[in-house]
Amino acid sequence: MQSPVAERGPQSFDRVLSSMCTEPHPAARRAAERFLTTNPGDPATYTAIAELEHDAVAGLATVTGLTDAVDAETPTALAAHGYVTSGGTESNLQAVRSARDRAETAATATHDPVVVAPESAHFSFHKAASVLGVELRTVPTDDDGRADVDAAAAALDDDAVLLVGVAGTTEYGRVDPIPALADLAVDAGVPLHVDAAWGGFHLPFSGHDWGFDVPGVATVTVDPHKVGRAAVPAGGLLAREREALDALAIDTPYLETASQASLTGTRSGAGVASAAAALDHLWRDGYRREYERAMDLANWLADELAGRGLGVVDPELPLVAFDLPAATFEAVRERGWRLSRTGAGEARVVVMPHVSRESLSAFLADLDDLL
Ligand code: 0PR
Repeated sequence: MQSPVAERGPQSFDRVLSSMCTEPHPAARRAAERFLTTNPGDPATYTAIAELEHDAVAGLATVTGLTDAVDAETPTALAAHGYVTSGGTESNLQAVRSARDRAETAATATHDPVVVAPESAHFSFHKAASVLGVELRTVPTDDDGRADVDAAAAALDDDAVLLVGVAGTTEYGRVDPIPALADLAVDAGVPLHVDAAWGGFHLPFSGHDWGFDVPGVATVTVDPHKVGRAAVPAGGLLAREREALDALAIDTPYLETASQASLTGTRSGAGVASAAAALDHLWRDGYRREYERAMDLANWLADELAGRGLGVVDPELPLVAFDLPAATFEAVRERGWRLSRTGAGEARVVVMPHVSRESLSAFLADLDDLL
């Protein structure tokens, strides 16, 4: 072995500008450590973490508007409407799987299930399509990077089992017109899945219509381990109808609980506990303050970049994509900045909780030096 683990530390977040991971909230970090050895996949044995998962799901239900959509339910009952996944990829895959399997039992069942999604959808939908044997039919986005509603309408045929909308795209932070997509989905008789893996903790404060408040939204992905400031891996999947979760349940004959809806068997209790702790500490004012801080910073950065003559995509959520000559991009990375590019080649800065005015000023100073 090259160097002992004890001599290595995780890398600092100082120069990380394109990641959707961040420094967990201190309470989330403590909770993760306390529950490291627990397995929420076996709730009858690990009862304390099972209870914390109920709290986390109830918290995520509030974030996504499900609490208002599902009448008079206690937090425990809400637990049947979701679970803490191991990230957005699992949530998206499970949403596709649930829709596929529920369509299979319908009178109008198709042998060639199709999922319709904007081309801006995260690559996890391509993984889901490959694993689940469904066709992913991607439709163009408009000039602003949002799902083209007419194109989505044209793509929905009798084989469609699910329509996907993205609320906070990975590349540009764009929010699709969720109410219009939901209308389409209702007309076509398919559920709408909203991928708010990254955007979900900003959207309650941004004025968008995106969650369960929108009729027709059937399932939502929202990840505590991104903007939610929980530890990795803590994703979230929520469903308006319990039946969407039931469709995922597999019998578990030798466990004390009868069935399991999660994709993985053993799961991270650290992720679950940290999600519950982060939600407990930050919902709602903490997340609102972070949205306002990050959005101000994104707008400031966009102005600074435009002031330097660079083409900037106007930020809708705290994510700034901007033109940067390829040679400068490489030189910036050589100075230690962890920056990535969109498919079209723009550099992207994701204003996560660890990204500060100081770090962005240092980044701009390096840019000035290089340009
Ligand atoms: N949906 C959306 C909208 C996403 O942005 C992502 C991940 C996912 C789903 C999948 O989530 P998981 O990665 O939790 O399964 N978006 C980031 C990306 O692909 C993930 C990421 C995070 C990448 C941290 C780099 C990084 O350092 O860019």
